[in-house]
Amino acid sequence: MRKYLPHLLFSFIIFTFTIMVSRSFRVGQIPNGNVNQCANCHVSPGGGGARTAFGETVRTGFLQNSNVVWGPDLASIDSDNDGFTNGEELQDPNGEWIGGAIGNPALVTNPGDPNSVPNPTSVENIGAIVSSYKLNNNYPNPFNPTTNISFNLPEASDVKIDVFNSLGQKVSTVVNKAYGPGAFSVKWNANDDYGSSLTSGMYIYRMTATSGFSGKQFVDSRRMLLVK
Ligand SMILES: [Ca+2]
Ligand SMILES: [Ca+2]
Repeated sequence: MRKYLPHLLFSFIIFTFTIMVSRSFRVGQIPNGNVNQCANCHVSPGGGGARTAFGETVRTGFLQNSNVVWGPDLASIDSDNDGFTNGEELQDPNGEWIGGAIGNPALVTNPGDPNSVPNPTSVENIGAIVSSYKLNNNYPNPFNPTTNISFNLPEASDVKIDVFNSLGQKVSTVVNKAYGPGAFSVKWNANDDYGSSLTSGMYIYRMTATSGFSGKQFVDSRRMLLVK
C-alpha cells in the first residue's frame, strides 16, 4: 500500500490543481465574474457541488468545450427569477462583454441568488407621447420581490418616488432625478435605502413630479402589497 501513496498524492494534487484552474478560468468567462466568484454558479461559495439557478442555465445551454458562452442570449435570461436578467445583475444588460472591465462592479449582484438583487432600480422610457401627469398602479400587485411602477410626464420634470410603510415611515427612495417628457417604468425590488429586503405588508408609493418649466407640482400616491 505504502508504495502507492506518492502516486495517490500526486494524482490528488493534479486533480485539485485542475479543478482550481478550471474554476478560476470560468469565473473570468462572465462579466464581473470575480465579484461573486464561484458563488455565481455554485451553492457552496467555495465552488463545486450543487449549482445555483444561473449555474444550471450555463451548464444546460451555454457551455462550449467547457467554456461559458456569454452573449445576448445568456444575458437576457433571468435565471434566478428575481426580476432582473443575468446581464442586468452582472452589469452587462445587452450581453456585449467580450473581456476586460464593464459596468460598475460595485453594483453587481448574483445572477444565481434571488435574494441578491440590484439596488437602486432601473428606469426605462417606454416611449409613448403623453398629455398629462399620471401615476399608474404597480404591476404585478401583490408582488414578491419586484414590481414595476410606471408614470407619465407631459413635460420635462424632476421626479421623486418614495415608498412608505403602513406606519407612514419612509423606507425607500425609488427614483429622484430629472426626466424628459414621456412614459416611464421603474423596477423596484422591495429593498430599503440600505439594501435590506423589506418584510411583507402594505406599502404606499408617492410620486412628486415638478415641472422643469412652470414649477407646477403633481403629487399622487398608491398602495401596493408585498407578499413573501
Ligand atoms: Ca436574476
Ligand atoms: Ca439575483
